[in-house]
Amino acid sequence: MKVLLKSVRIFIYSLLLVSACALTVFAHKPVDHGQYKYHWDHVLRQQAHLAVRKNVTELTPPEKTAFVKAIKTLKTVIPAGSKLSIYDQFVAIHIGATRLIHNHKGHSDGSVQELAHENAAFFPWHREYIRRFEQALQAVDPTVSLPYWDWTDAKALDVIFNDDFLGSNGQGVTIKIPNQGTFTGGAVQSGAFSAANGWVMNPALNIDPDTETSLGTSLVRFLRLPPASDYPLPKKDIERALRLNNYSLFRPALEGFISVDEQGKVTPGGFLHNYIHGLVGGVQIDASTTPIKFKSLGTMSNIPSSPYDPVFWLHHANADRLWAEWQDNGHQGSDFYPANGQPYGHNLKDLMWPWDGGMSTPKATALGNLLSLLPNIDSKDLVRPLDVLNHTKLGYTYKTFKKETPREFHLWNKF
Ligand SMILES: [Cu+2]
Repeated sequence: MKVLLKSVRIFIYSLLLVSACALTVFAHKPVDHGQYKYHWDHVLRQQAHLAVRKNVTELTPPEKTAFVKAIKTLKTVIPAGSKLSIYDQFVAIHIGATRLIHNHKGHSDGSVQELAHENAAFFPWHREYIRRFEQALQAVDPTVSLPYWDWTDAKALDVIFNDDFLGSNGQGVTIKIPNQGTFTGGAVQSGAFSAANGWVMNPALNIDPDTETSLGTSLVRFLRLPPASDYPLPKKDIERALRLNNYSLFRPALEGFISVDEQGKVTPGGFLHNYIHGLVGGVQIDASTTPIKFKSLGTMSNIPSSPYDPVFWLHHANADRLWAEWQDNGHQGSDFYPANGQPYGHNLKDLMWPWDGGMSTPKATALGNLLSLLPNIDSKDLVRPLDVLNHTKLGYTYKTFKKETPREFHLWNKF
């Protein structure tokens, strides 16, 4: 069932790079550009060469090492004035986006809404979010770009969950599932992302969204725990989603809340993007409740804090790649994104928190102070879904994207 960083000099150098990175991500001066004021990085993005995102199975050993090192640098360095490392700031933003109170036109009914998931802005919000993370990595090491995890690639699981890259399955917890066997998971004990090797999560940011209690400080995985145990995902499932002509079906199908068969019949469940979150983190069915509830066991299956598992970035690069492919295949531009009729933050020209000039505020959690932990975002750093519809304008592309011609090539042809 598919429910689902030796010398002081190097140190100083890295600090400089990381401050540059913090600037890149959070503190550019705006420039006027039409109705909205854009960030310098929007301009810089267009001038620089395109970052090329590769299939993770094609990374060379030095590329893997560089990626891990850049992530661990972001996890270590705390910008001046912040209580959090740059990496943890990214996690805090993801949590904030899952529980927003909109102050639209000065009005708020106090209700808490999701910005980044379960609705139209799922793709544009994550496109902007992971691109900013990629730029933060590139400020540490300009050779790094985000690899993507093609969920249909049989080799990818072993390549990713290996101690030479993102670490293996968790250990220490045994789960017996009747008629299916005995499965293990738990805290990741080896590789660069084990607690012993310094991957320690901020307990105030690793929280259960329902109970608002802390889930601790260790990265937890339950790889391929039934029911989310099938891997690789069938290519035909992805192809079927890519053939949907309507964003209002394509988005929930790829995010994985529904499956749409050849006859157009819609079945609710946990598929594709959602399924893979479960395949890494582990979910258990609690059949004692009606409707049946799912309990998330590990970091990836607890959506708000899921960027604490570094595989999150590879997973979302793939979701973004598939959206880009869908767009390129006859669904380009604003005609294929809802102009209106969506909750605030999800319409084409709505501002997306945290790049919204203060339009929305995350609900403070019981653990206190997400608000005091969040990075300062320039009030003129504004992003709408409309601004991210064309991914090459953000300065990156995918290696598999054969139809695209790099900008430099256009120039070469012209002159
Ligand atoms: Cu997300």
